[in-house]
Amino acid sequence: MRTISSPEQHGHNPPSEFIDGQLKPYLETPRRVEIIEAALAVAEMPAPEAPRDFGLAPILAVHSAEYVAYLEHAYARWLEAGLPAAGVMPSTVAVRGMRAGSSHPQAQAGLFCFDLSAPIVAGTYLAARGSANAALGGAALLLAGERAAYALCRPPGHHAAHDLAGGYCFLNNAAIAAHLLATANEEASDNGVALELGDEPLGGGLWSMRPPTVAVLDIDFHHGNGTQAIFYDRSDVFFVSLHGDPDREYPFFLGFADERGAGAGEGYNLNLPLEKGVDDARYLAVLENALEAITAYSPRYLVVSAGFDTFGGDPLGDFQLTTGAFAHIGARIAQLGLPTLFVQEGGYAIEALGQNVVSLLMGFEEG
Ligand code: SP5
Ligand code: ZN
Repeated sequence: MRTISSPEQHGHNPPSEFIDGQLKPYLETPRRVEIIEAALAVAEMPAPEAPRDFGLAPILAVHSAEYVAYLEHAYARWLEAGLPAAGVMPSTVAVRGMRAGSSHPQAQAGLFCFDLSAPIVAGTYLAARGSANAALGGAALLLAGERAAYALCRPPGHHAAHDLAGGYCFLNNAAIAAHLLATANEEASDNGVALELGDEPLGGGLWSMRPPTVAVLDIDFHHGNGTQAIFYDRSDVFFVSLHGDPDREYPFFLGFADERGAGAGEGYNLNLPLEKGVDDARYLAVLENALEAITAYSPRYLVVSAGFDTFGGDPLGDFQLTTGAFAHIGARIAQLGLPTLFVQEGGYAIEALGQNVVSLLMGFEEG
């Protein structure tokens, strides 16, 4: 399996975040990438390739132009206003009836951010662009006929919504890749280029008239609120997530079982919130329900938001998965028989993170 990662991603390295009301050293560190790369090397998997720059268009298909411009300029404006170099973080947030009129850097932070775990520093914007490019590079490999790819994305993406950062996420890498895959035909005909789509069971020219569909399977411990929100009213992307019940866990305000999609997207969102202490057997049993729903949807592509904070030793999760469970998860995902893009999300048990990633990817390859 080819792997992709952008060297720009290292430039995002904020000193701290608020966790449970306390200022703590930032958990989502550049070291995570080093650990994963080292484990890939030990497992004799291909070293990550740098992606090409896909430009802003695939990002603006998912995020607002105002938000992306904010991410680009926020840190410089923050410094110009004499605010601390540690990073852009809101102190006052725009909730419910409040107005969005002020362009002050503090007001902008409170408008485009939903928590205190996504500080913007000097390298954040380029790192987020590099991370999105890695996911897009992986999607491009699937479009070129690869069976699977792993995008080692950092910062992660699944909490980032149309115009909101949070939970270490700025650009929603999985959503950007999923949208590209779901609109690949359109893009191809826009460019007047015939895209090789590989075997098509329906045969004939039928396929080229039907846009492909994509399932996003989110296995991070936390609900992928951003991905869900981005695709909530769409039927061409089916979002399925297993996660700690938001009744007790971050992100608290989305991820409940009764969120099933809206409008044209009704029925195309599936949340499987889980209790504390979930072990391998319990997780794998619920995963079967997710995979069954994906099989019934019969997508053309699969994007996996691959978080590893379900691991027993993770400081942010309360599940008890072992390293071995990730191999079973990978193998079961492989049995769907779909072109599959793995997109790195969370995972903070740093000493086990590399092994857990390898376990998932090797499980897939051997499945
Ligand atoms: C991508 C990703 O995994 N982001 C997660 C951000 C979570 N931030 C909130 C952390 C709340 C910590 N509470 C600890 C409770 C332990 N059960
Ligand atoms: Zn997570």
